[in-house]
Amino acid sequence: MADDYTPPKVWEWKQESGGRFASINRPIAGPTHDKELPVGKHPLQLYSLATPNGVKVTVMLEELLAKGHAGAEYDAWLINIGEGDQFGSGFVEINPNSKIPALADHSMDPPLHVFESASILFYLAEKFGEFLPTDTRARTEVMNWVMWQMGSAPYLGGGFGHFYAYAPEKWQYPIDRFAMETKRQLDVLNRHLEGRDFMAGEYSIADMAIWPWYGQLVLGRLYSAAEFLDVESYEHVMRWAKAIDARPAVQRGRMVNRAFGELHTQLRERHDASDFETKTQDKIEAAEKG
Ligand SMILES: N[C@@H](CCC(=O)N[C@@H](CS)C(=O)NCC(=O)O)C(=O)O
Repeated sequence: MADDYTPPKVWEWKQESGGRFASINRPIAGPTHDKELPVGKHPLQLYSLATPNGVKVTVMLEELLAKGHAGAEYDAWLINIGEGDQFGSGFVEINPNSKIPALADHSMDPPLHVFESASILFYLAEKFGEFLPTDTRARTEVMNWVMWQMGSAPYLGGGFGHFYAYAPEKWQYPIDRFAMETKRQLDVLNRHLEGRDFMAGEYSIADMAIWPWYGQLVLGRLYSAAEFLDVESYEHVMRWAKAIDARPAVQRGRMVNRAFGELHTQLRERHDASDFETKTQDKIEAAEKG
């Protein structure tokens, strides 16, 4: 790689750079097309996709509902990032950064816009008084780990995942660099989780932020990289990941806004708790076929 590329004086965008996300990545912000977002019947309107960042929020909403907070009922609309939905004008109005997840709370006038997955988790935790302690020490410990996740996961997703799974060729330098960092992060978690059930005291938004990335990584669901990263060696992360994976709200949260994987696990839009029984993609397609 180093032999055949010399950076030019001024960088220019080359759309043919290749790789799985070449068609959606671009160096400018702002909308590419006019498109209003749909609004459903609940105050909380979520615009998302079941990537790890999206799953954080749907797990939180399902956990709140499981605790009996009827006010956490929500409409979840699919934003297909592979088709550029994140660059529609309505979405950009909520999140000028054009990334899922984005939330609008219509219980306020005008509706409150919330973007960045951790900001959404924090907002919902405060709104419903759940999964974030009020005591200063306990709350700070939770927020330390939420912030750790937000700072660390781009090395896992944008770094390791991109170069190991999505780049058009396998280049050793970036794969070595980001595999090393990812394993260091797994070791941070493993040492911390030894003797602990959850990241910070009780189950909290710290677990909800970290599990969709590092939990699903050790469970073999990200980048087909479980063997490469020797995830079995992080025994405390594995135990924690399995315990969270078994929670019914987590299982439901993983299905919402999912437009990939087996059809019975996909609930592309969610507007009602009964949708898990009646609106999964296998059922929708069976009904369409008659
Ligand atoms: N820091 C953001 C990251 C969000 C993010 O990277 N979302 C990705 C999917 S996981 C996305 O929308 N990508 C679309 C794009 O890059 O155009 C958060 O935590 O909400």
